[in-house]
Amino acid sequence: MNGFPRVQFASPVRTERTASILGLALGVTFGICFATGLYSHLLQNQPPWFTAPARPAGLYRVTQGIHVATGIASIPLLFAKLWAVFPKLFRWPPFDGFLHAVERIALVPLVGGSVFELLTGVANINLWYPWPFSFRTAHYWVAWVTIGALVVHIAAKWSTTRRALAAPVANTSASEAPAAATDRRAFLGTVFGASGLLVLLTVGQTVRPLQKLALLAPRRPDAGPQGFPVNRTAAAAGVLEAAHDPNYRLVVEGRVKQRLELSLDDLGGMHQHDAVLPIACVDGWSASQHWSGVPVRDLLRMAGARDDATVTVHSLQRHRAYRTSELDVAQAHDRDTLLALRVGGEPLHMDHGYPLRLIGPNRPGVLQAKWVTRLVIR
Ligand SMILES: Nc1nc2c(c(=O)[nH]1)N[C@H]1C(S)=C(S)[C@@H](COP(=O)(O)O)O[C@H]1N2
Ligand SMILES: [Mo]
Repeated sequence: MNGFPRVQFASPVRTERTASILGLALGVTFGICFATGLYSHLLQNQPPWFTAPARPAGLYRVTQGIHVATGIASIPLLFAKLWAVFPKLFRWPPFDGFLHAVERIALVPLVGGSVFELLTGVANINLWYPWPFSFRTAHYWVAWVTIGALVVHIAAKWSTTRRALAAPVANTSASEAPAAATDRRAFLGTVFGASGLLVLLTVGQTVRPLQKLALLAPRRPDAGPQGFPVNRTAAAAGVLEAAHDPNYRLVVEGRVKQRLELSLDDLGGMHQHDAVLPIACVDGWSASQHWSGVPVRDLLRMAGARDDATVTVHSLQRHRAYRTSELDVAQAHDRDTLLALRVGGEPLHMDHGYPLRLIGPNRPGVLQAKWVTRLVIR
């Protein structure tokens, strides 16, 4: 016997079937998480070939809720999967042949990427950024690396997995105690149970009927001024003074026949349109609110903008991210894309964007600019 503690690795739970079932589950959660993440990224960095649909208005709240939920569900699955295959990482010789070497090398980005994505994701929804890089950029690019490695892994494990899933008996040798199969089932039951429980205790941040259960969610969708959360306060954005300036004006300029400069009274005197729309934060919480204000398209018409005009919305905020937000043609002209003056029947709270905020259908929360002061038309 050499010094390697072999016996510690022995567990009836560590079978190909266990690993395959967990792998399959992770393939599903990662696949969904990747697709919804990609959609979110496209909305936030619209390439010319992609137009965000303005309807259904609550689509992003659903896709991003699913993104965060599948990410959270993956945490116990990933731990369990790593535990189940752990002894295999120390096999000797490390690989037999070229293809096997490729498969083994792909484990580095696969495991590293998976752990990175889940860790940064959880940190982000807790508004905790203990790293020097941009969360969004890193989370996005590492997702591609991870999914690439996952495709290699799935291709390599396809037949093993099918075999392991199709013939459970083949994995149960005659000498195996019946208790082993029970152990295995109990193990998987615990892992899937933990996954389900984590989702159940967080998803209430966006699914209203489960709100009371959202004990582990960093945000309660009903906690905050006027009954919903704030990500960046007016003080943190450094706009307290500018927002209270009696000379506040909304400026509409750029490619227009007539430049507009409107005071709060001017805006309040215009036709007010009502819409029920959610704030759907990328962090996975959402809160539906009753907004009221001036449709952007009314301002476009007033200023004599073109029918295919797009808009850049500018905030009073001077520093840091989310100061500006783009409206594509569909969203700029949607009847429910508003510069809201009121929410829930009251003037906006400072932290929700007083005096004026952008709110539109099917937009990530980060694009719903607060403290709006200027529209630049193109
Ligand atoms: N100017 C500005 N607008 C902003 C932000 C910001 O930091 N600055 N944060 C955005 C984010 S991330 C979200 S989720 C929503 C939150 O809106 P609320 O604070 O009214 O809930 O505002 C968005 N609008
Ligand atoms: Mo957000």
